Amino acid sequence: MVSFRFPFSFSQPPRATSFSGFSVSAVAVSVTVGAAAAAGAAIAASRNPRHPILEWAFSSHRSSLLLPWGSITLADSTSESVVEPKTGFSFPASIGDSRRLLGVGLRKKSLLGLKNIDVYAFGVYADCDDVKKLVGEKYANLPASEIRGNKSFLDDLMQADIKMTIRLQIVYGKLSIRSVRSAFQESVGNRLKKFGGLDNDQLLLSFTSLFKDEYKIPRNSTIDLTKEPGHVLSVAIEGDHVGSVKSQLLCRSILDLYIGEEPFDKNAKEDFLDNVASLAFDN
Ligand code: DAO
Ligand code: DAO
Repeated sequence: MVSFRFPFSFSQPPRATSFSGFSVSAVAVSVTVGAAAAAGAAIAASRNPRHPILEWAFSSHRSSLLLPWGSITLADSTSESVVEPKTGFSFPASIGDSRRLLGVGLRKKSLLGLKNIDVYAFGVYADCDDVKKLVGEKYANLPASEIRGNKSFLDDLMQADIKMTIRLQIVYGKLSIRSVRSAFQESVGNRLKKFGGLDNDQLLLSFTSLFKDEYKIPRNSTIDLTKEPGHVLSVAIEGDHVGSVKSQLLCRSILDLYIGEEPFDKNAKEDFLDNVASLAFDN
């Protein structure tokens, strides 16, 4: 396991005391007279984990800082969780030994075009050792600034054999397994078509048949969609394994919902890109 001491940033609105994210907007909004230069430095620092301010901050593994323009809390390995701001659901900063939280967001769904419901909050985790390995093998010559928006890097993250987890926390209290199945057929079905062509009904069915009618997923339930080594997608509800399907196409299609071209939550994807780029260059 590698050491893990740089900050991750999460775009969250300023909150009193309870959030653990580092936000450019939070810093910018709370600037007071005379602190503009320092705020500029902080904004630069948030994009550059090697900045002296943050070097100082992390030399002692602090998870919270008192800076001239206010207090911010940073999500490093010592802080425990990051809050998804619209729902207040919180996600642990890491799962297992090396899977780190890189983005949080919200999945909404429009009902009959009439109203939008908040379906679940989600956290995107990736294995830091696997990400570094990919960078070492293919992107070692690219500077950090170029890896951030590099399309082939993002494609590789979704297609290479990298352990990742999407953790869902159910917000909408009236989800039936039937509606999960049909939403899934639509969202994931579209991606399977996009990446794999037309004939994917069997694959879709092999996954949706894991969702048994008797399962209950009330508000606050946690579902983990984990990509295990060898492109095996495994599902756990409240930590209980309910099944796995081995398919690179299915894994890619699921990840595409969260970090692909048309993600459920754009902020979550932006945070993911910032954080995975920092992760790539942390030693
Ligand atoms: O018809 O009651 C309803 C609303 C259903 C909305 C379903 C959205 C399901 C999204 C997938 C959830 C995966 C856990
Ligand atoms: O939000 O459209 C979507 C797709 C989300 C993937 C949901 C997978 C849910 C698997 C677990 C269901 C267990 C009953």
